[in-house]
Amino acid sequence: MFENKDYIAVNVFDDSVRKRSLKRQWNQLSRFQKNLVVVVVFGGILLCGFLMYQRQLLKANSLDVFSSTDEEHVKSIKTNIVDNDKIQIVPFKGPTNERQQAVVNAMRHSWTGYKTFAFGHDNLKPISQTYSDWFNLGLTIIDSLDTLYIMDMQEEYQEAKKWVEESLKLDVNRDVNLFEVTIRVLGGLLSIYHLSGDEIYMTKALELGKRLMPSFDSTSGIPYSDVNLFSMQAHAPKWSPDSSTSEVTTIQLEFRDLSRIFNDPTFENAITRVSEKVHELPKTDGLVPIFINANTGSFRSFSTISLGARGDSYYEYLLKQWLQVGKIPEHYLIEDYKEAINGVIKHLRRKTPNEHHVYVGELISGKDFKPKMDHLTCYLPGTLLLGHKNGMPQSHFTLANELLETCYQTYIKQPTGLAPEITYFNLEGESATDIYVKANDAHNLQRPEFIESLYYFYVITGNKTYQDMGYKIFESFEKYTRVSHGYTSISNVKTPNNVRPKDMMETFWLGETLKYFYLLFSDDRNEIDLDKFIFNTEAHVIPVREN
Ligand code: DMJ
Repeated sequence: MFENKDYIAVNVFDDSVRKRSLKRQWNQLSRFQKNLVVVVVFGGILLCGFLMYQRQLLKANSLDVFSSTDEEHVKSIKTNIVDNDKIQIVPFKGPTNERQQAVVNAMRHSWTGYKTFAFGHDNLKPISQTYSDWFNLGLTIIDSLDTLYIMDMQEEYQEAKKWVEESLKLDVNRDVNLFEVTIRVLGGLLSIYHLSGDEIYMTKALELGKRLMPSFDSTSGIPYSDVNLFSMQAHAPKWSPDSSTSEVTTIQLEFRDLSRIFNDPTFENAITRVSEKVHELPKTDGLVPIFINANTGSFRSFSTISLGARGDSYYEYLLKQWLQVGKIPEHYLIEDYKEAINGVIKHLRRKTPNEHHVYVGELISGKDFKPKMDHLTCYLPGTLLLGHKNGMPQSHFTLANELLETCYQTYIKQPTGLAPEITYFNLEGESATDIYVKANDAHNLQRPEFIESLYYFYVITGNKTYQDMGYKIFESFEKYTRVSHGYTSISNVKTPNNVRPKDMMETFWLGETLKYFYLLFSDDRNEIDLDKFIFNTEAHVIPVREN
């Protein structure tokens, strides 16, 4: 047994004994072993010195991104913008009816859970009452800013604004996804800047834009998907040499707006080059493969064609960019858009055999039709209607109405009244029902796309049926996704008794879904004027500009 006195005995070894034993050990080493130890020790010291030097360099680089000259520039430009650019500071009056009030309550419940358990982090995990981080940028706060402002939730808006002023650090030493940060953070900052006129947001937007710019340093100009905001080094995703087509083509509204605010063409030049490159690539009647290589600037051969994941917002931004720059007739963006929608009608549009639901499927390897539609595709009816309002052909209007109805069916056919992530359709009598869901696809992430489409349909047509459809879905979200400390995505829309909460509140629930619900239920269809503003793909507003 080890007793106290033994311990004391061990400790009475004095320093000199220890030193002598070290010396003895050293002397017992061969010449080779001694040399090896010396090399390892000195090598280690040199390596540490080098790493510290590198870090200093990166830090200096990082600080240079936003110089005091820029701050002066921001100040001087602010006056010009208010005077010359007619960017509006939009007043919002808060909810005017019970449905809007119900959405505000949902937003408050989401915000309170986030504030209590996850403030400053990217996402709330409402069931375990903790948080998760993706990019370390306080994503929920930034995605929520304009929603809080539009809903006139002043107290919560001020909490969010204070965090941006005091705690938002954009030089995070982490690889972030160019697309996600552009649509959520850059888009969020630009939107709240345009709505509130508050200078702090455009200062932050400029810094972020600069930190994202190294993404474009590829041989082709097609951006790398990932960039480190601190070291400002960019690279392709770790899992593949390719970027997603929708990602590299869904950053243009935001970077162009940044250029227009600061009268600095650098950002717009970079994203225009991307659009022009993609315009020149061979396509299938306007339809694009979902992967593109940043080094070669070419699409990956035999990749899938889809209006869902990795393809969706390429088509959305063709139309919206054209609207942003003032609807120039015969511009390549709108010509590509028209050709693509014709391509959708020709290759991807199908009708189920019994109930005649029209849907948009996919071409696997660019050729084999698959009767599968992501919920993400349900943005398309709204975009088609927006295009039709701006002069696109009647065939777009017809497809918009057909798809809106099918997307609605993907909700109401489920016992929870909530749509799954992916729906399959009956192709010539292969399945018992015309619409069905596979076990792995039955989750619902509280995505916005269908509510977004309902919003466009209501605002453009004035038909209140779309509000009723939306309210039915809102009630289902209340019933199946509201938990004590927020809202959560769920794993199964087919089992109302056990939807298996996923313990995750996505930022787009606050940034998009609740915002579109609120605007859908508005008595004032012009709460956001669609002739003056465009929603980016994350529901952040960007002003229309004269070219
Ligand atoms: C959001 O980040 C954006 O709407 C994006 O375009 C698609 N995915 C999510 C919402 O579903």
